[in-house]
Amino acid sequence: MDLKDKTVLVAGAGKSGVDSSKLLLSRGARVVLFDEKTKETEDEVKARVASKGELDIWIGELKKDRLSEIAFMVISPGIAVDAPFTEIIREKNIPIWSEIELAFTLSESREIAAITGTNGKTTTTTLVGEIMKEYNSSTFVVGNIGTPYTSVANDIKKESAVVAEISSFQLETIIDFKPRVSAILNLTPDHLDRHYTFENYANTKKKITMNQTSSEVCVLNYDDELCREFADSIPARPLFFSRTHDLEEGVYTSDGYIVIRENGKKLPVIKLSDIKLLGTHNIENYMAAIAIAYSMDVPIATIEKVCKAFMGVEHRIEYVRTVNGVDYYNDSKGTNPDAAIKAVEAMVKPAILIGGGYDKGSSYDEWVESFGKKVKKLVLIGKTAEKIAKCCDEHDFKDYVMAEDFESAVKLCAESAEEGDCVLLSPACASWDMFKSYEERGRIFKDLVNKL
Ligand code: UMA
Repeated sequence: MDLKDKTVLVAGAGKSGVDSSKLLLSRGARVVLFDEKTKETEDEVKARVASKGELDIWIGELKKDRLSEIAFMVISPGIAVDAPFTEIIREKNIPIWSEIELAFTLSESREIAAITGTNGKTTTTTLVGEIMKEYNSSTFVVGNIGTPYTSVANDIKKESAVVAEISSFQLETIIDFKPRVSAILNLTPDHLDRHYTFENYANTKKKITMNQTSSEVCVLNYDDELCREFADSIPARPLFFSRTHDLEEGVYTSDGYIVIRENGKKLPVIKLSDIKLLGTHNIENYMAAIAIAYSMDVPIATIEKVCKAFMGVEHRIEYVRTVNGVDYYNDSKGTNPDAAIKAVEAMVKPAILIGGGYDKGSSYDEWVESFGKKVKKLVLIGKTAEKIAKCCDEHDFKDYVMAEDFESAVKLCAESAEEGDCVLLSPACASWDMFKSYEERGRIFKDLVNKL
């Protein structure tokens, strides 16, 4: 694509917008980087882009009289596709591209594994990334995981492999994005403040496979009813994984192993007892990663070697430290009730749980119901504290307290925990009311635990 003499509007000056701008400038485009909400000055934003070429920064409002020069707009995932300013863009018939669409268009490799789903994306993407790196030294792990796809688009060569964690936000505005192997790990309600209904959200996730053909693969969770149904209406060849069914074709567990069955042949990949991560949901993540890597032509011996060595991901039921006989776990990536339920289920000791945060419109009933005998006490933080407290009352769970701030939440946990207990940060909410990101929340938690 020739971008010389084209002006591209980039919306959002976070990671995605800055790296999109850099990429576009490197290809000779003129860039207008627009951010409605940043508190930075134009010079500060410019300094973060720090690239040669024609770059304009617009902060606050669109310059409507300049829109006729815009060829297309690249939208950051954090900006809703129905944000009021996007109406003006649509009225002017300016095409809207996702940041991953831009990276896909401007990078050479089509050896792309793209992973979406409500939960398990980061662990699965990391594991697939590790496997692919062992197989192909030119592997790039990108996307929602924290490294924008655009940030490495210029380094990706034809023979490179790309392993991308893809969120629903990034899929809303794809056009031609086409992975060789896609995966939808599971679907439960999330981000309803943005997608309004579960149906919209699920259909957005399904877009990951919309440009695939029967020559490409879509890995689907057989145990998730909606994912299973997707198999009938997607253009790609479905490949199932299942923790609860023996499949005629696909990846499942048999005689203590994860196996691949293909053309009637059963190929053992890894012993379940060799998996180091806690929780049955991680068996699913392994099965999905195995199905994806196998579909990317990685030999089973390589898959097995990496799966055996894999230690998991930061902020995902991450063991931090044991203090006075109490184990501390950081599950800051538990940003919705479903993910947080998985963490509670994975705990083998009585738990003091830290929950609450930014309100994404989730319902907390099932999460509170999952506490059973496992959660001894719930320490509440953030914007959703009252809403969750009300939910606890409705479910007759009485052992909750409100913490004034994050530091006192950790202190409260340390004071309440007895030897043989565990403390788990798994908030079931996003972090954005108190922190910049779930990563920041997780790191601050670990700092506080390390100071105990
Ligand atoms: N902004 C506007 N108008 C708006 C909203 C935001 O101008 O209406 C501006 C803000 O002022 C800010 C910028 O947009 O300057 C932020 O853009 P962004 O939120 O897209 O942030 P990035 O730094 O580009 O991070 C994004 C993803 N963020 C979101 O989807 C919210 C990161 O996922 C991702 O790692 C990164 O791109 C690289 O691909 C984070 C996330 O929370 C981890 N994802 C959600 C999740 O996992 O649940 C989907």
